[in-house]
Amino acid sequence: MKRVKTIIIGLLAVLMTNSAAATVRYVPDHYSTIQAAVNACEASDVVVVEPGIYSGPGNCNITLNGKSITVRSIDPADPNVVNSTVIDCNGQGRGFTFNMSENGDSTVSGLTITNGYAVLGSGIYCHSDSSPSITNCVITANSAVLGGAIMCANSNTRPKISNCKIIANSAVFGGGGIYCTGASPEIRNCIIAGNSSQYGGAIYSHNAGYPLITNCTITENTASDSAAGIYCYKSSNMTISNSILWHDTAPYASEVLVGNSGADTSIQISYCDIQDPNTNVVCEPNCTVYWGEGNIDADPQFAQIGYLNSGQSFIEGDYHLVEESPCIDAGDPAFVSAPDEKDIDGEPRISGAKVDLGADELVLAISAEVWITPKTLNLESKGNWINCIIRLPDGYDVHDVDTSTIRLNEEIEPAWAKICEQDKTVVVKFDRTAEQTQTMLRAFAENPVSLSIRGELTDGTAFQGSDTITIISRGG
Ligand SMILES: [Ca+2]
Ligand SMILES: [Ca+2]
Repeated sequence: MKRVKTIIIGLLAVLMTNSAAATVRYVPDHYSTIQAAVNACEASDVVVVEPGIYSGPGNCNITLNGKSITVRSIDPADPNVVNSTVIDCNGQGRGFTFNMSENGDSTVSGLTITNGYAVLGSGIYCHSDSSPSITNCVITANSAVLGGAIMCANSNTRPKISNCKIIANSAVFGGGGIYCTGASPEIRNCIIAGNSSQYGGAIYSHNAGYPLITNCTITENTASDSAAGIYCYKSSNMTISNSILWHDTAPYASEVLVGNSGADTSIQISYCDIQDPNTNVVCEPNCTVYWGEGNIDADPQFAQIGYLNSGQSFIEGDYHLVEESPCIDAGDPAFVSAPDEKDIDGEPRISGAKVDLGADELVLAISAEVWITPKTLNLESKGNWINCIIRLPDGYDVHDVDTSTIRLNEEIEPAWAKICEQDKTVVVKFDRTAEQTQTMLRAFAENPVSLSIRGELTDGTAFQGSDTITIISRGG
């Protein structure tokens, strides 16, 4: 009898779990504003904001009201989607306010927040013990008095800010990017670039608090007085590792200032690339910089640096590391990535020998052998397929290939793919008759043409290879 009872309780639990399944609520399809969708949510629901520009009441000054829900774009991992799903505050208020003790289950993901204007935290303001997860967002061109992009206040406020781009925000007084007062945010895999303020162009922290900064690229921020990178002040205790502080400019302490007048003000710095620390890192009396292991001072070699255009607007650079960068594999050997943690591109956080410094992990593709047929492809013939055979180099298992990721010339998805056990190859067919394939083939002007194949293994490691064929038109 006891066993039957247990089974019945078990079945009931399953039924109840199913009846409480998350509801996905689309904006604007189901709800006219983001706030209206949030208001309708129950715990674990998801608000999906479709691409578009969202402004006005209900689409800014949004609050999740303490709910454990996710507000996200249709694909937070796709930068094009994030860039085209925009909360535009039009200079009136901020994007989100968290003030209802939200925890990490309250998530904002894959949105752009811009043109916010408030006294405090014009992109996002977290206070009163609120610790949401902010991931894959672009927070740009917001301005405030304190915390141009984000402000975090109060001792139990510990938001997790990860894989975000915090670009070209400004604050009149402190924290052009992020301002913390007594708060302890965790900031990981973020690019914080081109922000400006009087003090703490990228990040300002004071009144205690333990901000943790890991794998961030902090560059090209400015401060009109001091600490264009990080201002750690008055009892704040910060820890920064695996990060890059480069090309931040201020009249005093361009990268880091640990400032006085409070007890036990300190910063711990390890495995960071900091430009000219003897000049740019300043530690005032009664403060401490704990220099850990692994710090370097070498040009990180970004793919492209940012600049101010003729109208004095900041144009962001391309902060990917080139292959020669000293930041590659220069991170903490003891660093353990979080489950499913990605770099700023959505690539594996650790690749190669060790984790890289900054938001980007350079993930080199392994080189695969590729054979593509037909060798001569007649555009006017009735052939249906481009056939491809892929073989990984020794040491890799063909069963690890995620066939859904394979693309021809970066864009064409396979119509059919199969792992061939006998030959240890992947056999793939691409539909020649599809409009996208035809457009790609007809765009080639000269023969022979090189066709590339790229894909990923299940752990995210990319592989690539290419083969050459000749493309003709009938009689050509
Ligand atoms: Ca690496
Ligand atoms: Ca990367």
